[in-house]
Amino acid sequence: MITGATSGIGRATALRLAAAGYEIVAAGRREERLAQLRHEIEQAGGRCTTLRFDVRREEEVRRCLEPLDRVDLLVNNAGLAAGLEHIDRGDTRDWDAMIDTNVKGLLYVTRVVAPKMAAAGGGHIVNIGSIAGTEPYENGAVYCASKHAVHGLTQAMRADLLADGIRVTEIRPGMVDTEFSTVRFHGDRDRADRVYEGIEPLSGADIAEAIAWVAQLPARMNVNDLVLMPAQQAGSYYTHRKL
Ligand code: NDP
Ligand code: 8X3
Repeated sequence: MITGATSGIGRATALRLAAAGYEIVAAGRREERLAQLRHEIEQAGGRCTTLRFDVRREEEVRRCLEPLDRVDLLVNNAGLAAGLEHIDRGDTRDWDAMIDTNVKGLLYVTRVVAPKMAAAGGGHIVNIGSIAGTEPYENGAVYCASKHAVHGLTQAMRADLLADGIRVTEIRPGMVDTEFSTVRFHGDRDRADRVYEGIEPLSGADIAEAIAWVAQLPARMNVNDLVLMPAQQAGSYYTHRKL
């Protein structure tokens, strides 16, 4: 089960895991995109069901996820950055969207799925964090805070779910070329493109490859924390642009 499967990392992960033989449950809000993804997976001989819900709405999350019989792997990927602004000028609606999606949404989904895994004797939860989860940067306070929360939650979840046989992994990418920056800049694609100027960013498929790797390791083995960056990036503040 993958949240945020309509775009970017989540969509690439759904395709990659379907190709590896997983039966996919793909979630997101955009119905047409979900239908297209399902079609692509089925055309390639895979299996996919889709669930349309907003992770910020606990009732919706419960209604959609409670009926699932079994979830072996949950990829908590749905998330966003909204705005890039100093803390004294930020839009509080952007802050709410980030905290409600990146933190509370991940919690709502996990709260329904983790007991199913425990009842089945185990499972694997992969949280998509960010380098922003350990490296705060100017103008990104609330996004960074939300990903710091994901980083902290992941570590505590790992301890909480240890005795249930549930592995918990955090994947923490740097720059990945998805719709992320277009969403951050509220649809301004030119501004979004400038984020990656002179850099070959990672792709959603690159991150999907890492998720497929951690998910298919022997059951005795867990990757706790995996940080992935483009070769031209060394951290939030360090990029080598070839302009
Ligand atoms: P995209 O914008 O391409 O994809 C985001 C996905 O999240 C979409 O499928 C979107 O689906 C879903 N989503 C957003 N809000 C909600 C919501 N309220 N309810 C349900 N689904 C939602 O960005 P990415 O693929 O890059 O982002 C995926 C994750 O990766 C995020 O958690 C992001 O923070 C993280 N990340 C991204 C990096 C990057 O540079 N791109 C780097 C580090 C981490 P829909 O709109 O259909 O609901
Ligand atoms: C996305 C990467 O550096 O824009 O999490 O915060 S960054």
